[in-house]
Amino acid sequence: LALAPVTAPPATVDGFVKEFLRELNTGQGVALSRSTVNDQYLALARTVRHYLMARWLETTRHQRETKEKAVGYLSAEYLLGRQLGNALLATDLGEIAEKAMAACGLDLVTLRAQEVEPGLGNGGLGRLAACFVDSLATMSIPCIGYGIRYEYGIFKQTFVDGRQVEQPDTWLSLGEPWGFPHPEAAVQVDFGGYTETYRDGDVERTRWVPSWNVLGLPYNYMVPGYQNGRVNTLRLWSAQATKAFDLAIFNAGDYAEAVRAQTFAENITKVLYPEDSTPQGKELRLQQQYFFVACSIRDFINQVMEPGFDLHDLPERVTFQLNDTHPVIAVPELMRILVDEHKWEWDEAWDVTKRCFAYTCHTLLPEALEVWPVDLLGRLLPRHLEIIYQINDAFLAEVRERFPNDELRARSMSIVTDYPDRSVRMAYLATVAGMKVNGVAALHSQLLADKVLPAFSEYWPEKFTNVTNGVTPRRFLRLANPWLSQLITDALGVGWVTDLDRLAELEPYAQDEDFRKAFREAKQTNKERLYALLRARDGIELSGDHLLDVMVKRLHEYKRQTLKILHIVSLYEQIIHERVDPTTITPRTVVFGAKAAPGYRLAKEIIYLINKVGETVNTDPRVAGRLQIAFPANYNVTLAEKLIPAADLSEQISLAGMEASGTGNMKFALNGALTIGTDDGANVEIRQLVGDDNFFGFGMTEPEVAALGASGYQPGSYYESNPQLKAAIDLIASGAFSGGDRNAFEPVVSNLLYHDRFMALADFASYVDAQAAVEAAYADQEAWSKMAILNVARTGFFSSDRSMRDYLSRIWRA
Ligand code: 26W
Repeated sequence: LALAPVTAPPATVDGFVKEFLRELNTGQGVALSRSTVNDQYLALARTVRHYLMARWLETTRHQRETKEKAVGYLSAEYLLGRQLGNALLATDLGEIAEKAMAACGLDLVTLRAQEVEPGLGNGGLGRLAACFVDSLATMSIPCIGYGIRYEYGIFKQTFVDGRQVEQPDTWLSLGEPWGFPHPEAAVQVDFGGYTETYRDGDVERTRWVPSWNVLGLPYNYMVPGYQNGRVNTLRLWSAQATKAFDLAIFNAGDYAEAVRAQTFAENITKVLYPEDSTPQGKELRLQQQYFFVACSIRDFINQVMEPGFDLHDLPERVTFQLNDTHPVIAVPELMRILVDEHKWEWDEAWDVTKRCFAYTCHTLLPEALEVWPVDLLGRLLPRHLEIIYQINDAFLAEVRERFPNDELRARSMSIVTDYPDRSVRMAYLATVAGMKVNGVAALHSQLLADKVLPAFSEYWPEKFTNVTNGVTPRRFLRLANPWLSQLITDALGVGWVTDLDRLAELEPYAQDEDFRKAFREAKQTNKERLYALLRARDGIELSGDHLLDVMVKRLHEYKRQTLKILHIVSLYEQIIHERVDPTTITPRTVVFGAKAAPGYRLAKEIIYLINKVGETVNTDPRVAGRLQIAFPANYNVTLAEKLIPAADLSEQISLAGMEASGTGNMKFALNGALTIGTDDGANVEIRQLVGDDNFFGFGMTEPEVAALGASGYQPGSYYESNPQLKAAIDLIASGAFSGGDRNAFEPVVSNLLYHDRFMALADFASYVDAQAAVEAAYADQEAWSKMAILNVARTGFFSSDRSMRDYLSRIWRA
């Protein structure tokens, strides 16, 4: 009996109720009549967990037995979103749970709303990691996601007088039912100290003598596949002090000092760095990176290291996918394990290491490429620095051999650079070590090879590849948009949820009047759901029948929220100065959602501007019923799930060549919003797939941007020569949105006029034209619905299931 496998409780309303009450009574220790919503949520989450447990244990057992090659996804961020709804979908228990809760006098929707989402990521990169592990589980592909269990995730954004104020994200404070701590699998991680050489028989070897260490405590999270009996694992590491009390200090009477050491260790996983593009070069961040990577590599090796396993076969058991450069310190770490601990020859170790890693780059912004000062690395990880030097020396020797007398080339490819300070270029290290390097959209991969790593793509053309990003249709269509999902299922059956190419079969429905009507009704239902949420969540009142125009993403100059605000101000300016008749413009509601990195001054000023424009516009009777602006605070995955299905228009307006891919763009298109967008990132592919007629493209192309930059861009000339643009900027500068204060927006205005690094002014005229085309198109609701349905039908390509197939064929099985 003790060996009997865990079985899931009966999937019936009665079975569910019984399980739930047991969790409430014996797990939470409360009676239903005395329980709080939080008690009920926790008990419900644990109940759903029970239904997944047998699948999880079976997946793990199967993996140990078959020893199938796995993906080790290394990511410092996972922006998971709420877990409960996804777990209910994966187990197909949604209806049963709803009825079971009702039988207990409870409302499932209320309990679901109690969950605090784990915000363990900043934006696109972290959400992508979450979509990828979902797809791998759904496709029954072995994967362990490795990452960090931050005690505080991405900060909670609030607005005080229109300005962003950050609050800590206390996601653990009410209890977190999804993580399983595994203290027995804790891993020690060393830091600091020095290296020394010693004689080992007749060879001289190096060893690292570290000066301090911490313990990595793993928490396992279930990653359920969609109704397929599979549950993969996400393993997130939490830092703990190695010894709770240093007894020597404790006995000497310095209790406070003994506890301090513990606090110091636990700082490592205390908080997610909220920078989304400019690395701060902080020591604690490097500690985080090495901490989670050292735990993960050690953990994976421990798992495969059974009697008879030869470490030389590691590349047959795993590919570690490096999610940007954040985990790249894993490369010298594996080398250190093989050379120092297992006493392998350097070349032997390098051969295995090279075949274990692949690197994904997620940016093109030069300032976003991570670089670690050599002195910092040497202080924290002296042995790793030596190994990086040795990798670099060997690599440069190879380059010099292939290109003799080309010292300039060798220097341009050096992993270690002397300018501006002696430091290690992590993207170069990843490129040298990885068997493959990929960008995240076709255009991005091209620019990555041609502009960021040209010498490397010339040296190893076959190493460079593209995998266009994708999003999980489970969370972002099936769960987030039940009404559209039902429509699609009525037309096609449920198969589309795991085979998104089948959306193509919707194409003929664009011509079907009844379908279009039902499609519009679904959109309207989504809008009403959103407006009810915003009313309750933010006290925002929106009227229902407007074109809903949405721009949600991190606040960054390159994404050009300022271009959007200039368009709004321009509309407003034309109405109040009676240049246009307000009754001729399409009523429009603009929604923004964006967090700014706390240290990113200009981004915060842009938030202030948006809020102040909103205040003025929303209270001006001259535009009432025509134009309104909403900026709900704290945009996150949970809000995205409500906002995206409601949108009519998706704003994807970055300067061409700057947005690596974007993934919000895909979510909007799949939910039947039309895109107004530049030729940037995955917009290019969206436009190709949906067709020019179903996409509002505008702005310069990347080569045009490069040419304009090279010719010396002067934003002032656009201001001077375009009266509409001038009027909009002048209105902002006049104090019209700041109670007459002409200085309120000086940082934003002068940046636009004198710098405008991302050329918002150059694209303004074209943007305004595209917005006029949007208005014209929206006026014909039948035609608009056709276009929107075609967007859904033609964007099945953007399922992250397809991305996973591409990673498999181009990288993991290559
Ligand atoms: C601390 C420095 C730092 C932090 C995060 C530099 C760079 C990053 C990320 C790479 C930024 C990021 O999230 N990039 C986004 O990745 C998405 C997934 O591939 C893309 O869709 C977005 O275009 C890209 O901006």
